[in-house]
Amino acid sequence: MLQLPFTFTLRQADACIEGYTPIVRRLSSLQGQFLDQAAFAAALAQGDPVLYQVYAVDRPDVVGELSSGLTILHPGRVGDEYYMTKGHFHAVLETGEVYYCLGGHGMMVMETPEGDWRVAKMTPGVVVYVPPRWAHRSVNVSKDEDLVFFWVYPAHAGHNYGAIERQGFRKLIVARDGAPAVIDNPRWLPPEMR
Ligand code: M6P
Ligand code: ZN
Repeated sequence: MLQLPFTFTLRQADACIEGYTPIVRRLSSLQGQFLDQAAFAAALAQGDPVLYQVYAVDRPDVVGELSSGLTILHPGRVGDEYYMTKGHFHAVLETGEVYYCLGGHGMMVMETPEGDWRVAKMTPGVVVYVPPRWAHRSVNVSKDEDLVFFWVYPAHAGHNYGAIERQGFRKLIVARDGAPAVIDNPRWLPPEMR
């Protein structure tokens, strides 16, 4: 069936996509993901704040189609760790993703199944290219500003959260003397030791 061209409006000023309802991810959906479990439990006891919202303009799960959308990741911390997305590999591992930062100040944490890792700074105007095979997680390192970014990836890519949920990313982003620092994740094991 012929797919017809269409448009949608991304309203940068109030960080939304007109006509679309965002997926809402609350603190509770990151159970077990933050390093400081006590701080996580204490935060959850105070409430279940929204960490991020995802406006997804999804396309049919067909090779060649591109899904896109807008993510708004709020500022905040769990212990020393900054608010972050769950992070994922793509279910179709050999698919990449392009991120275009529209607002705020963040970092993209990336790693391959073999344990290669990179961290990229995200500030307005920066485009992060996530190659095929690289898991990716966005982190908001701002004190009080939303991290806002537009993204595009192959509609058939899917999300594989399992590997990340089991032990997290190799590197974590925490506040040290008020500034973001990249540290080793003590939970992370190299593939040969899992
Ligand atoms: C980006 C895209 C989405 C993803 C979202 C939230 O906006 O990659 O596909 O859903 O980040 O990240 P996660 O799915 O890891 O919670
Ligand atoms: Zn992705």
